[in-house]
Amino acid sequence: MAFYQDPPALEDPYESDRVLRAYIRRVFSQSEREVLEPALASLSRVVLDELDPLQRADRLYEPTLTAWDPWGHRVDHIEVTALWKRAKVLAAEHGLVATGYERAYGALSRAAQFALVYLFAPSSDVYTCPLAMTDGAARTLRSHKHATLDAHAVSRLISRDPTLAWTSGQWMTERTGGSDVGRSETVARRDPSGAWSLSGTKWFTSATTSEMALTLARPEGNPEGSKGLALFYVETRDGQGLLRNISINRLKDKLGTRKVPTAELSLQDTPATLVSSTTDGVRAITPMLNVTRTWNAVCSIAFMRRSLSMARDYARKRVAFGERLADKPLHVETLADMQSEFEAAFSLTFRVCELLGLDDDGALDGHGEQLLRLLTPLAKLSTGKQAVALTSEAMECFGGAGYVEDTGLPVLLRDAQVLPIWEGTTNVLSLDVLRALARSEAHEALREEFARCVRNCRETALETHALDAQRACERALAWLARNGGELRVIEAHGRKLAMTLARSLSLALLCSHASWSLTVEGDLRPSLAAARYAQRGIDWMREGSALDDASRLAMDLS
Ligand code: MFK
Repeated sequence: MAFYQDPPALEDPYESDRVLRAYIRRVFSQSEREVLEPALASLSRVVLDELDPLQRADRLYEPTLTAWDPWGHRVDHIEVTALWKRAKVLAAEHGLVATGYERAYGALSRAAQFALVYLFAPSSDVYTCPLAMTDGAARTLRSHKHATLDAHAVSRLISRDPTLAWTSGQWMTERTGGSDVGRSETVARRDPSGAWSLSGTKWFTSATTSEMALTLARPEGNPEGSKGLALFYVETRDGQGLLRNISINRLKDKLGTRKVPTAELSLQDTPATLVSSTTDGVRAITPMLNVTRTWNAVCSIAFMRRSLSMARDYARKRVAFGERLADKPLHVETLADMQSEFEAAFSLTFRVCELLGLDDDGALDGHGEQLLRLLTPLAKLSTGKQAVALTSEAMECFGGAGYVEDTGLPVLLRDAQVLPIWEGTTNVLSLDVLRALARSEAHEALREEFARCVRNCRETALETHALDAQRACERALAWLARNGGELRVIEAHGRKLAMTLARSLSLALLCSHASWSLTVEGDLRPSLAAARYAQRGIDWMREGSALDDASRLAMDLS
Protein backbone atom coordinates (compact mmCIF):
# COMPACT_ATOMS: atom_id res chain seq x y z
CA MET A 1 0.00 0.00 0.00
CA ALA A 2 1.26 3.49 -0.91
CA PHE A 3 2.50 5.67 1.93
CA TYR A 4 0.50 8.66 3.13
CA GLN A 5 1.80 10.88 5.89
CA ASP A 6 -0.39 11.53 8.91
CA PRO A 7 -0.72 15.32 9.02
CA PRO A 8 0.09 17.32 12.16
CA ALA A 9 -2.98 18.05 14.28
CA LEU A 10 -3.72 20.98 16.52
CA GLU A 11 -3.72 19.97 20.18
CA ASP A 12 -6.14 21.65 22.59
CA PRO A 13 -4.22 24.92 22.95
CA TYR A 14 -4.89 25.35 26.66
CA GLU A 15 -4.91 21.73 27.84
CA SER A 16 -1.60 21.00 26.13
CA ASP A 17 0.18 24.21 27.18
CA ARG A 18 2.43 23.30 30.10
CA VAL A 19 4.03 26.76 30.17
CA LEU A 20 0.82 28.78 30.33
CA ARG A 21 -0.81 26.43 32.84
CA ALA A 22 2.15 26.49 35.20
CA TYR A 23 2.29 30.29 34.98
CA ILE A 24 -1.39 30.51 35.89
CA ARG A 25 -0.88 28.20 38.88
CA ARG A 26 2.11 30.21 40.10
CA VAL A 27 0.64 33.66 39.77
CA PHE A 28 -3.12 33.47 40.39
CA SER A 29 -4.82 32.57 43.67
CA GLN A 30 -7.00 29.49 43.99
CA SER A 31 -10.21 31.55 43.84
CA GLU A 32 -9.00 33.48 40.79
CA ARG A 33 -8.07 30.24 39.06
CA GLU A 34 -11.55 28.85 39.65
CA VAL A 35 -12.85 31.57 37.32
CA LEU A 36 -9.92 31.99 34.95
CA GLU A 37 -9.14 28.36 34.15
CA PRO A 38 -12.68 27.55 32.89
CA ALA A 39 -12.61 30.78 30.84
CA LEU A 40 -9.33 29.72 29.22
CA ALA A 41 -10.55 26.17 28.67
CA SER A 42 -13.75 27.42 27.08
CA LEU A 43 -11.92 29.76 24.68
CA SER A 44 -9.51 26.97 23.88
CA ARG A 45 -12.40 24.72 22.81
CA VAL A 46 -13.70 27.50 20.58
CA VAL A 47 -10.26 27.77 18.96
CA LEU A 48 -10.09 24.02 18.44
CA ASP A 49 -13.66 23.33 17.38
CA GLU A 50 -14.61 26.49 15.56
CA LEU A 51 -11.85 28.97 14.74
CA ASP A 52 -9.23 26.53 13.51
CA PRO A 53 -11.62 24.75 11.07
CA LEU A 54 -12.99 28.12 9.95
CA GLN A 55 -9.47 29.43 9.38
CA ARG A 56 -8.71 26.46 7.16
CA ALA A 57 -12.00 26.75 5.26
CA ASP A 58 -11.47 30.51 4.83
CA ARG A 59 -7.86 30.17 3.74
CA LEU A 60 -8.23 31.52 0.21
CA TYR A 61 -10.55 34.44 1.03
CA GLU A 62 -9.29 37.96 1.54
CA PRO A 63 -11.00 41.25 2.31
CA THR A 64 -12.32 43.14 -0.70
CA LEU A 65 -12.90 46.83 -1.33
CA THR A 66 -15.89 47.95 -3.39
CA ALA A 67 -15.47 51.62 -4.22
CA TRP A 68 -18.74 52.22 -6.10
CA ASP A 69 -22.23 50.77 -5.96
CA PRO A 70 -24.03 49.76 -9.20
CA TRP A 71 -25.81 53.16 -9.30
CA GLY A 72 -22.68 55.25 -9.20
CA HIS A 73 -22.54 56.11 -5.51
CA ARG A 74 -19.13 56.08 -3.87
CA VAL A 75 -19.53 53.49 -1.11
CA ASP A 76 -16.00 52.37 -0.19
CA HIS A 77 -17.26 49.16 1.34
CA ILE A 78 -14.76 46.69 2.78
CA GLU A 79 -16.03 43.15 3.08
CA VAL A 80 -14.00 41.22 5.63
CA THR A 81 -13.66 37.44 5.73
CA ALA A 82 -16.09 35.07 7.44
CA LEU A 83 -13.54 34.35 10.16
CA TRP A 84 -13.12 38.04 10.92
CA LYS A 85 -16.89 38.47 11.29
CA ARG A 86 -17.04 35.56 13.71
CA ALA A 87 -13.90 36.69 15.54
CA LYS A 88 -15.52 40.07 16.30
CA VAL A 89 -18.36 38.30 18.11
CA LEU A 90 -16.15 35.80 19.92
CA ALA A 91 -13.64 38.45 20.99
CA ALA A 92 -16.38 40.47 22.66
CA GLU A 93 -18.08 37.47 24.27
CA HIS A 94 -14.83 36.08 25.65
CA GLY A 95 -13.74 39.49 26.93
CA LEU A 96 -10.47 39.75 25.03
CA VAL A 97 -10.39 43.47 25.71
CA ALA A 98 -13.00 43.69 28.49
CA THR A 99 -11.09 41.42 30.90
CA GLY A 100 -8.37 44.05 31.20
CA TYR A 101 -10.90 46.68 32.30
CA GLU A 102 -13.40 44.75 34.43
CA ARG A 103 -10.68 44.22 37.06
CA ALA A 104 -12.17 40.91 38.21
CA TYR A 105 -8.60 39.72 38.81
CA GLY A 106 -7.42 42.97 40.36
CA ALA A 107 -3.90 43.88 39.30
CA LEU A 108 -3.65 40.53 37.50
CA SER A 109 -6.48 41.46 35.13
CA ARG A 110 -4.02 42.20 32.35
CA ALA A 111 -2.26 38.86 32.82
CA ALA A 112 -5.67 37.15 32.65
CA GLN A 113 -6.68 39.14 29.57
CA PHE A 114 -3.45 38.39 27.74
CA ALA A 115 -3.66 34.68 28.58
CA LEU A 116 -6.95 34.71 26.64
CA VAL A 117 -5.38 36.73 23.80
CA TYR A 118 -2.46 34.31 23.64
CA LEU A 119 -4.81 31.34 23.10
CA PHE A 120 -6.94 33.18 20.57
CA ALA A 121 -4.25 34.89 18.46
CA PRO A 122 -2.86 32.12 16.21
CA SER A 123 -6.33 31.08 15.02
CA SER A 124 -7.70 34.60 14.58
CA ASP A 125 -6.22 35.52 11.18
CA VAL A 126 -4.69 38.54 12.94
CA TYR A 127 -8.02 39.85 14.20
CA THR A 128 -5.76 40.72 17.13
CA CYS A 129 -4.79 43.81 15.12
CA PRO A 130 -8.08 45.71 15.59
CA LEU A 131 -8.37 44.30 19.11
CA ALA A 132 -4.93 45.65 20.04
CA MET A 133 -5.86 49.08 18.81
CA THR A 134 -9.25 48.89 20.53
CA ASP A 135 -7.51 48.17 23.82
CA GLY A 136 -4.96 50.91 23.12
CA ALA A 137 -7.69 53.42 22.31
CA ALA A 138 -9.64 52.59 25.48
CA ARG A 139 -6.56 53.04 27.64
CA THR A 140 -5.57 56.25 25.86
CA LEU A 141 -9.02 57.83 26.22
CA ARG A 142 -9.16 56.76 29.88
CA SER A 143 -5.73 58.25 30.53
CA HIS A 144 -6.90 61.61 29.15
CA LYS A 145 -9.99 61.53 31.39
CA HIS A 146 -12.27 62.72 28.58
CA ALA A 147 -15.67 62.24 30.22
CA THR A 148 -17.80 62.46 27.04
CA LEU A 149 -15.63 60.09 25.04
CA ASP A 150 -15.36 57.77 28.00
CA ALA A 151 -19.12 57.45 28.25
CA HIS A 152 -19.71 57.32 24.51
CA ALA A 153 -16.76 55.33 23.15
CA VAL A 154 -14.82 53.55 25.90
CA SER A 155 -17.95 51.83 27.18
CA ARG A 156 -18.33 50.30 23.69
CA LEU A 157 -14.65 49.47 23.24
CA ILE A 158 -14.65 47.38 26.40
CA SER A 159 -18.11 45.84 25.99
CA ARG A 160 -18.73 42.09 26.07
CA ASP A 161 -21.95 42.51 24.14
CA PRO A 162 -21.20 41.84 20.46
CA THR A 163 -24.15 44.02 19.41
CA LEU A 164 -22.65 47.01 21.23
CA ALA A 165 -18.92 46.35 21.00
CA TRP A 166 -16.79 48.65 18.88
CA THR A 167 -13.28 48.34 17.62
CA SER A 168 -10.89 51.22 17.04
CA GLY A 169 -8.26 52.04 14.48
CA GLN A 170 -5.00 53.85 15.08
CA TRP A 171 -4.26 56.10 12.13
CA MET A 172 -0.76 57.36 12.55
CA THR A 173 1.37 56.39 9.60
CA GLU A 174 1.46 58.79 6.65
CA ARG A 175 3.50 58.80 3.45
CA THR A 176 6.23 60.55 5.42
CA GLY A 177 6.67 57.39 7.47
CA GLY A 178 5.46 55.11 10.18
CA SER A 179 8.45 55.73 12.44
CA ASP A 180 9.07 59.48 12.28
CA VAL A 181 5.47 60.31 13.03
CA GLY A 182 6.35 63.94 13.79
CA ARG A 183 6.48 64.63 10.06
CA SER A 184 2.74 63.98 9.65
CA GLU A 185 1.06 66.26 7.10
CA THR A 186 -2.63 65.94 8.04
CA VAL A 187 -4.05 69.34 8.90
CA ALA A 188 -6.65 70.05 11.61
CA ARG A 189 -8.94 73.05 11.15
CA ARG A 190 -11.33 74.52 13.68
CA ASP A 191 -14.46 76.30 12.41
CA PRO A 192 -15.95 79.32 14.18
CA SER A 193 -18.24 77.05 16.22
CA GLY A 194 -15.15 75.31 17.62
CA ALA A 195 -15.70 72.06 15.68
CA TRP A 196 -12.58 70.36 14.31
CA SER A 197 -12.09 68.69 10.92
CA LEU A 198 -9.11 66.83 9.49
CA SER A 199 -7.69 66.73 5.96
CA GLY A 200 -4.83 64.55 4.78
CA THR A 201 -3.78 61.05 3.81
CA LYS A 202 -3.34 58.13 6.17
CA TRP A 203 -1.11 55.55 4.60
CA PHE A 204 -1.34 52.39 6.72
CA THR A 205 -4.65 52.08 8.51
CA SER A 206 -5.15 48.53 9.57
CA ALA A 207 -8.60 48.80 11.05
CA THR A 208 -10.55 50.79 8.50
CA THR A 209 -13.61 48.74 9.29
CA SER A 210 -13.62 49.98 12.88
CA GLU A 211 -16.27 52.31 14.21
CA MET A 212 -13.73 54.86 15.42
CA ALA A 213 -10.05 55.74 15.28
CA LEU A 214 -7.49 57.75 17.16
CA THR A 215 -5.32 59.79 14.87
CA LEU A 216 -2.82 62.64 14.77
CA ALA A 217 -3.11 65.93 12.89
CA ARG A 218 -1.47 69.33 12.98
CA PRO A 219 -3.75 72.19 14.00
CA GLU A 220 -3.33 75.03 11.50
CA GLY A 221 -0.57 77.36 12.55
CA ASN A 222 1.14 74.82 14.82
CA PRO A 223 4.90 74.32 14.44
CA GLU A 224 6.48 71.40 12.59
CA GLY A 225 7.56 68.27 14.45
CA SER A 226 5.76 66.00 16.85
CA LYS A 227 5.04 68.69 19.43
CA GLY A 228 2.92 70.52 16.84
CA LEU A 229 0.62 67.53 16.38
CA ALA A 230 -2.56 66.93 18.37
CA LEU A 231 -4.50 63.77 19.17
CA PHE A 232 -7.98 63.43 17.67
CA TYR A 233 -10.91 61.04 17.91
CA VAL A 234 -12.71 60.23 14.66
CA GLU A 235 -15.98 58.39 14.36
CA THR A 236 -15.78 56.72 10.99
CA ARG A 237 -19.47 56.57 9.99
CA ASP A 238 -22.54 58.76 10.33
CA GLY A 239 -26.07 57.75 11.41
CA GLN A 240 -26.77 56.27 7.95
CA GLY A 241 -23.62 54.17 8.07
CA LEU A 242 -21.81 56.36 5.51
CA LEU A 243 -18.14 57.19 5.92
CA ARG A 244 -17.68 60.72 7.24
CA ASN A 245 -15.67 62.42 4.47
CA ILE A 246 -13.26 59.50 4.37
CA SER A 247 -12.30 57.83 1.06
CA ILE A 248 -10.60 54.47 0.92
CA ASN A 249 -8.03 54.71 -1.86
CA ARG A 250 -6.95 51.09 -1.91
CA LEU A 251 -6.17 48.04 0.21
CA LYS A 252 -2.48 47.22 0.62
CA ASP A 253 -1.04 44.17 -1.13
CA LYS A 254 1.07 42.80 1.76
CA LEU A 255 3.41 39.84 2.31
CA GLY A 256 1.32 38.60 5.24
CA THR A 257 -1.58 39.64 7.49
CA ARG A 258 -3.58 39.34 4.30
CA LYS A 259 -6.89 39.04 6.15
CA VAL A 260 -6.31 42.47 7.71
CA PRO A 261 -7.89 45.10 5.46
CA THR A 262 -5.01 47.57 5.68
CA ALA A 263 -5.98 50.64 3.69
CA GLU A 264 -4.78 53.98 2.40
CA LEU A 265 -7.28 56.68 3.32
CA SER A 266 -7.95 60.26 2.34
CA LEU A 267 -9.59 62.52 4.88
CA GLN A 268 -11.28 65.64 3.51
CA ASP A 269 -12.78 67.81 6.25
CA THR A 270 -13.48 64.72 8.33
CA PRO A 271 -15.20 65.71 11.58
CA ALA A 272 -13.03 65.01 14.63
CA THR A 273 -12.93 65.60 18.38
CA LEU A 274 -9.83 66.90 20.11
CA VAL A 275 -8.84 64.38 22.81
CA SER A 276 -6.44 66.44 24.88
CA SER A 277 -4.42 69.57 24.17
CA THR A 278 -3.80 71.15 20.76
CA THR A 279 -0.13 70.10 20.95
CA ASP A 280 2.04 67.11 21.98
CA GLY A 281 -0.03 64.59 20.05
CA VAL A 282 2.73 61.98 19.93
CA ARG A 283 3.10 62.03 23.69
CA ALA A 284 -0.70 61.92 23.99
CA ILE A 285 -0.96 58.73 21.89
CA THR A 286 1.83 56.85 23.69
CA PRO A 287 -0.56 54.86 25.95
CA MET A 288 -1.88 53.38 22.68
CA LEU A 289 1.64 52.58 21.47
CA ASN A 290 2.58 50.85 24.69
CA VAL A 291 -0.60 48.74 24.79
CA THR A 292 -0.34 47.66 21.15
CA ARG A 293 3.34 46.81 21.70
CA THR A 294 2.28 44.55 24.56
CA TRP A 295 -0.26 42.88 22.27
CA ASN A 296 2.51 42.49 19.74
CA ALA A 297 4.71 40.65 22.24
CA VAL A 298 1.81 38.42 23.30
CA CYS A 299 1.05 37.61 19.65
CA SER A 300 4.74 36.82 19.11
CA ILE A 301 4.82 34.22 21.88
CA ALA A 302 1.47 32.87 20.69
CA PHE A 303 2.88 32.30 17.20
CA MET A 304 5.96 30.65 18.72
CA ARG A 305 3.84 28.35 20.81
CA ARG A 306 1.56 27.38 17.90
CA SER A 307 4.54 26.61 15.64
CA LEU A 308 6.14 24.49 18.32
CA SER A 309 2.95 22.64 19.07
CA MET A 310 2.51 21.70 15.39
CA ALA A 311 6.18 20.78 14.96
CA ARG A 312 6.14 18.61 18.07
CA ASP A 313 3.03 16.76 16.97
CA TYR A 314 4.61 16.13 13.58
CA ALA A 315 7.84 14.90 15.19
CA ARG A 316 5.82 12.17 16.92
CA LYS A 317 4.28 11.06 13.61
CA ARG A 318 6.93 11.49 10.97
CA VAL A 319 9.43 8.69 10.38
CA ALA A 320 12.69 9.29 8.49
CA PHE A 321 15.78 7.13 8.19
CA GLY A 322 14.15 4.44 10.30
CA GLU A 323 13.12 6.54 13.30
CA ARG A 324 10.49 9.05 14.36
CA LEU A 325 11.76 12.65 14.19
CA ALA A 326 11.03 12.75 17.93
CA ASP A 327 13.84 10.21 18.39
CA LYS A 328 16.38 11.86 16.08
CA PRO A 329 19.05 13.61 18.17
CA LEU A 330 19.52 16.60 15.86
CA HIS A 331 15.81 17.17 15.38
CA VAL A 332 15.27 16.94 19.13
CA GLU A 333 18.11 19.38 19.70
CA THR A 334 16.48 21.85 17.31
CA LEU A 335 13.09 21.59 19.01
CA ALA A 336 14.67 21.98 22.45
CA ASP A 337 16.41 25.19 21.37
CA MET A 338 13.12 26.53 20.05
CA GLN A 339 11.33 25.61 23.27
CA SER A 340 13.95 27.41 25.38
CA GLU A 341 13.57 30.59 23.30
CA PHE A 342 9.81 30.36 23.69
CA GLU A 343 9.87 29.87 27.47
CA ALA A 344 12.22 32.82 27.95
CA ALA A 345 10.09 35.03 25.71
CA PHE A 346 6.97 33.94 27.60
CA SER A 347 8.54 34.95 30.93
CA LEU A 348 9.43 38.44 29.75
CA THR A 349 6.13 39.06 28.01
CA PHE A 350 3.91 38.05 30.92
CA ARG A 351 6.05 40.12 33.27
CA VAL A 352 5.11 43.14 31.13
CA CYS A 353 1.44 42.13 31.35
CA GLU A 354 1.71 41.98 35.16
CA LEU A 355 3.29 45.44 35.30
CA LEU A 356 0.64 46.86 32.98
CA GLY A 357 -2.06 45.50 35.29
CA LEU A 358 -0.38 47.07 38.31
CA ASP A 359 -0.15 50.35 36.43
CA ASP A 360 -3.89 50.22 35.60
CA ASP A 361 -4.51 49.86 39.34
CA GLY A 362 -2.27 52.85 40.08
CA ALA A 363 -0.17 50.44 42.14
CA LEU A 364 3.23 51.13 40.55
CA ASP A 365 5.68 53.42 42.30
CA GLY A 366 8.12 55.55 40.31
CA HIS A 367 10.52 52.66 39.80
CA GLY A 368 7.70 50.35 38.73
CA GLU A 369 6.55 52.87 36.14
CA GLN A 370 10.05 53.17 34.75
CA LEU A 371 10.38 49.39 34.66
CA LEU A 372 7.18 49.09 32.63
CA ARG A 373 8.31 51.91 30.35
CA LEU A 374 11.58 50.05 29.67
CA LEU A 375 10.31 46.48 29.51
CA THR A 376 7.53 47.21 27.01
CA PRO A 377 9.85 48.02 24.06
CA LEU A 378 12.32 45.35 25.23
CA ALA A 379 9.63 42.67 25.09
CA LYS A 380 8.22 43.89 21.79
CA LEU A 381 11.53 44.08 19.99
CA SER A 382 13.02 40.82 21.26
CA THR A 383 9.92 38.64 20.89
CA GLY A 384 9.18 39.97 17.39
CA LYS A 385 12.56 38.74 16.19
CA GLN A 386 12.19 35.45 18.04
CA ALA A 387 8.77 34.86 16.49
CA VAL A 388 10.14 35.19 12.95
CA ALA A 389 13.13 32.96 13.69
CA LEU A 390 11.01 30.35 15.40
CA THR A 391 8.19 30.20 12.85
CA SER A 392 10.83 29.90 10.14
CA GLU A 393 12.60 27.08 11.99
CA ALA A 394 9.26 25.36 12.62
CA MET A 395 8.46 25.46 8.93
CA GLU A 396 11.74 23.66 8.28
CA CYS A 397 10.73 20.96 10.77
CA PHE A 398 8.14 19.83 8.22
CA GLY A 399 10.53 19.80 5.28
CA GLY A 400 8.83 20.63 1.99
CA ALA A 401 5.37 20.13 3.49
CA GLY A 402 5.91 23.18 5.68
CA TYR A 403 6.34 25.26 2.54
CA VAL A 404 3.01 24.24 1.06
CA GLU A 405 0.12 26.63 1.59
CA ASP A 406 -2.75 24.23 2.19
CA THR A 407 -0.99 22.65 5.17
CA GLY A 408 -1.81 25.96 6.92
CA LEU A 409 1.84 26.30 8.00
CA PRO A 410 3.36 29.03 5.76
CA VAL A 411 0.88 31.61 7.01
CA LEU A 412 2.45 31.42 10.46
CA LEU A 413 5.77 32.71 9.11
CA ARG A 414 4.19 35.29 6.81
CA ASP A 415 2.02 36.70 9.59
CA ALA A 416 4.87 36.58 12.12
CA GLN A 417 7.03 38.70 9.83
CA VAL A 418 4.91 41.75 10.59
CA LEU A 419 5.63 41.50 14.31
CA PRO A 420 9.10 43.10 14.21
CA ILE A 421 7.87 45.73 11.74
CA TRP A 422 4.62 47.32 12.86
CA GLU A 423 4.20 49.15 16.13
CA GLY A 424 7.83 50.26 15.89
CA THR A 425 10.60 48.39 14.09
CA THR A 426 13.39 46.70 16.03
CA ASN A 427 15.69 49.68 15.52
CA VAL A 428 13.07 52.31 16.39
CA LEU A 429 12.28 50.39 19.55
CA SER A 430 15.97 50.06 20.38
CA LEU A 431 16.08 53.85 20.29
CA ASP A 432 13.00 53.91 22.51
CA VAL A 433 14.89 51.70 24.99
CA LEU A 434 17.69 54.28 25.01
CA ARG A 435 15.07 56.98 25.61
CA ALA A 436 13.72 55.01 28.58
CA LEU A 437 17.26 54.44 29.89
CA ALA A 438 17.93 58.17 29.90
CA ARG A 439 16.30 58.19 33.35
CA SER A 440 18.46 56.87 36.15
CA GLU A 441 15.36 55.44 37.91
CA ALA A 442 15.04 53.01 34.98
CA HIS A 443 18.50 51.62 35.76
CA GLU A 444 17.65 51.27 39.44
CA ALA A 445 14.32 49.63 38.62
CA LEU A 446 16.04 47.15 36.31
CA ARG A 447 18.62 46.32 38.96
CA GLU A 448 15.85 45.72 41.51
CA GLU A 449 14.12 43.40 39.05
CA PHE A 450 17.26 41.32 38.55
CA ALA A 451 17.89 41.22 42.30
CA ARG A 452 14.31 40.00 42.86
CA CYS A 453 14.80 37.21 40.30
CA VAL A 454 18.13 36.15 41.83
CA ARG A 455 16.53 36.05 45.30
CA ASN A 456 13.76 33.81 43.97
CA CYS A 457 16.25 31.19 42.78
CA ARG A 458 16.48 28.55 45.49
CA GLU A 459 18.58 26.15 43.47
CA THR A 460 22.28 26.67 42.80
CA ALA A 461 22.33 26.08 39.04
CA LEU A 462 19.41 28.44 38.51
CA GLU A 463 20.93 31.03 40.80
CA THR A 464 24.17 30.82 38.78
CA HIS A 465 22.33 31.49 35.52
CA ALA A 466 20.38 34.36 37.08
CA LEU A 467 23.63 35.87 38.39
CA ASP A 468 25.18 35.55 34.92
CA ALA A 469 22.17 37.37 33.53
CA GLN A 470 22.53 40.07 36.16
CA ARG A 471 26.21 40.53 35.24
CA ALA A 472 25.40 40.82 31.53
CA CYS A 473 22.94 43.58 32.35
CA GLU A 474 25.50 45.33 34.57
CA ARG A 475 28.10 45.22 31.78
CA ALA A 476 25.62 46.76 29.36
CA LEU A 477 24.65 49.54 31.79
CA ALA A 478 28.32 50.22 32.58
CA TRP A 479 29.08 50.49 28.85
CA LEU A 480 26.23 52.97 28.51
CA ALA A 481 27.57 55.05 31.39
CA ARG A 482 31.11 55.03 29.93
CA ASN A 483 29.90 56.20 26.52
CA GLY A 484 27.33 58.62 27.90
CA GLY A 485 28.26 61.62 25.74
CA GLU A 486 28.79 59.75 22.47
CA LEU A 487 25.27 59.85 21.13
CA ARG A 488 26.04 58.36 17.71
CA VAL A 489 28.09 55.55 19.27
CA ILE A 490 25.30 54.74 21.68
CA GLU A 491 22.76 54.77 18.88
CA ALA A 492 24.93 52.44 16.77
CA HIS A 493 25.01 49.95 19.63
CA GLY A 494 21.34 50.44 20.53
CA ARG A 495 20.07 47.13 19.19
CA LYS A 496 22.85 45.05 20.76
CA LEU A 497 22.29 46.80 24.05
CA ALA A 498 18.52 46.31 23.93
CA MET A 499 18.88 42.64 22.97
CA THR A 500 21.34 42.07 25.81
CA LEU A 501 18.96 43.59 28.33
CA ALA A 502 15.97 41.72 26.91
CA ARG A 503 17.71 38.35 26.77
CA SER A 504 19.38 38.66 30.16
CA LEU A 505 16.15 39.69 31.86
CA SER A 506 14.22 36.93 30.06
CA LEU A 507 16.74 34.47 31.48
CA ALA A 508 16.53 35.86 35.01
CA LEU A 509 12.72 35.77 34.93
CA LEU A 510 12.74 32.23 33.53
CA CYS A 511 15.15 31.11 36.29
CA SER A 512 12.86 32.61 38.90
CA HIS A 513 9.86 30.74 37.46
CA ALA A 514 11.90 27.55 37.04
CA SER A 515 12.85 27.60 40.69
CA TRP A 516 9.18 27.72 41.65
CA SER A 517 8.37 24.90 39.19
CA LEU A 518 11.11 22.74 40.62
CA THR A 519 10.51 23.29 44.30
CA VAL A 520 6.71 23.51 44.29
CA GLU A 521 5.76 21.18 41.45
CA GLY A 522 8.87 19.04 40.96
CA ASP A 523 8.97 19.98 37.27
CA LEU A 524 12.51 20.14 35.91
CA ARG A 525 11.59 21.30 32.39
CA PRO A 526 11.67 25.09 32.97
CA SER A 527 15.16 24.63 34.54
CA LEU A 528 16.27 22.78 31.42
CA ALA A 529 14.87 25.59 29.28
CA ALA A 530 16.75 28.17 31.37
CA ALA A 531 20.06 26.30 31.14
CA ARG A 532 19.71 25.91 27.39
CA TYR A 533 18.70 29.54 26.88
CA ALA A 534 21.74 30.64 28.90
CA GLN A 535 23.95 28.54 26.62
CA ARG A 536 22.46 30.13 23.52
CA GLY A 537 23.88 33.47 24.58
CA ILE A 538 22.43 36.50 26.27
CA ASP A 539 25.20 39.09 25.92
CA TRP A 540 25.11 40.65 22.47
CA MET A 541 27.29 43.64 23.28
CA ARG A 542 30.41 43.78 21.17
CA GLU A 543 32.37 46.91 21.73
CA GLY A 544 34.81 48.65 19.51
CA SER A 545 33.25 48.53 16.06
CA ALA A 546 34.08 51.94 14.64
CA LEU A 547 31.26 53.98 13.14
CA ASP A 548 33.37 54.83 10.07
CA ASP A 549 33.93 51.14 9.36
CA ALA A 550 30.23 50.38 9.69
CA SER A 551 29.32 53.15 7.32
CA ARG A 552 31.92 52.04 4.75
CA LEU A 553 30.64 48.48 4.91
CA ALA A 554 26.94 49.27 5.06
CA MET A 555 26.97 51.71 2.14
CA ASP A 556 29.80 49.96 0.26
CA LEU A 557 31.98 53.09 0.21
CA SER A 558 35.61 52.86 -0.83
C1 MFK B 1 -0.73 41.86 16.71
C2 MFK B 1 -0.85 43.20 17.31
C3 MFK B 1 -0.77 44.15 16.25
C4 MFK B 1 -0.93 45.60 16.48
C5 MFK B 1 -1.54 46.18 15.22
C6 MFK B 1 -1.13 47.54 14.86
C7 MFK B 1 -1.33 47.92 13.43
C8 MFK B 1 -1.09 49.38 13.21
C9 MFK B 1 -0.13 49.65 12.11
C10 MFK B 1 0.70 50.86 12.45
O1 MFK B 1 0.22 51.95 12.57
S1 MFK B 1 2.31 50.55 12.59
C11 MFK B 1 3.08 52.12 12.88
C12 MFK B 1 3.19 52.32 14.28
N1 MFK B 1 4.10 53.41 14.51
C13 MFK B 1 4.77 53.48 15.65
O2 MFK B 1 4.65 52.62 16.51
C14 MFK B 1 5.64 54.68 15.85
C15 MFK B 1 7.07 54.31 15.82
N2 MFK B 1 7.86 55.49 16.21
C16 MFK B 1 8.13 55.74 17.49
O3 MFK B 1 7.74 55.03 18.39
C17 MFK B 1 8.95 56.95 17.75
O4 MFK B 1 9.83 56.66 18.80
C18 MFK B 1 8.09 58.18 18.14
C19 MFK B 1 7.06 58.45 17.05
C20 MFK B 1 7.35 57.98 19.46
C21 MFK B 1 9.07 59.34 18.24
O5 MFK B 1 8.37 60.53 18.41
P1 MFK B 1 9.12 61.94 18.53
O6 MFK B 1 8.07 62.94 18.89
O7 MFK B 1 9.91 62.18 17.33
O8 MFK B 1 10.11 61.67 19.75
P2 MFK B 1 10.12 62.25 21.23
O9 MFK B 1 10.16 63.73 21.17
O10 MFK B 1 11.22 61.55 21.92
O11 MFK B 1 8.75 61.76 21.89
C22 MFK B 1 7.67 62.64 22.12
C23 MFK B 1 7.21 62.46 23.56
O12 MFK B 1 6.63 61.15 23.69
C24 MFK B 1 8.35 62.52 24.58
O13 MFK B 1 7.78 63.04 25.78
P3 MFK B 1 7.95 64.58 26.21
O14 MFK B 1 7.12 65.34 25.21
O15 MFK B 1 7.39 64.64 27.58
O16 MFK B 1 9.40 64.87 26.11
C25 MFK B 1 8.70 61.06 24.79
O17 MFK B 1 9.28 60.83 26.05
C26 MFK B 1 7.31 60.43 24.74
N3 MFK B 1 7.38 59.03 24.32
C27 MFK B 1 7.87 58.56 23.16
N4 MFK B 1 7.73 57.22 23.11
C28 MFK B 1 7.13 56.86 24.28
C29 MFK B 1 6.91 58.01 25.04
N5 MFK B 1 6.31 57.98 26.24
C30 MFK B 1 5.93 56.78 26.72
N6 MFK B 1 6.12 55.64 26.03
C31 MFK B 1 6.70 55.63 24.82
N7 MFK B 1 6.86 54.49 24.16
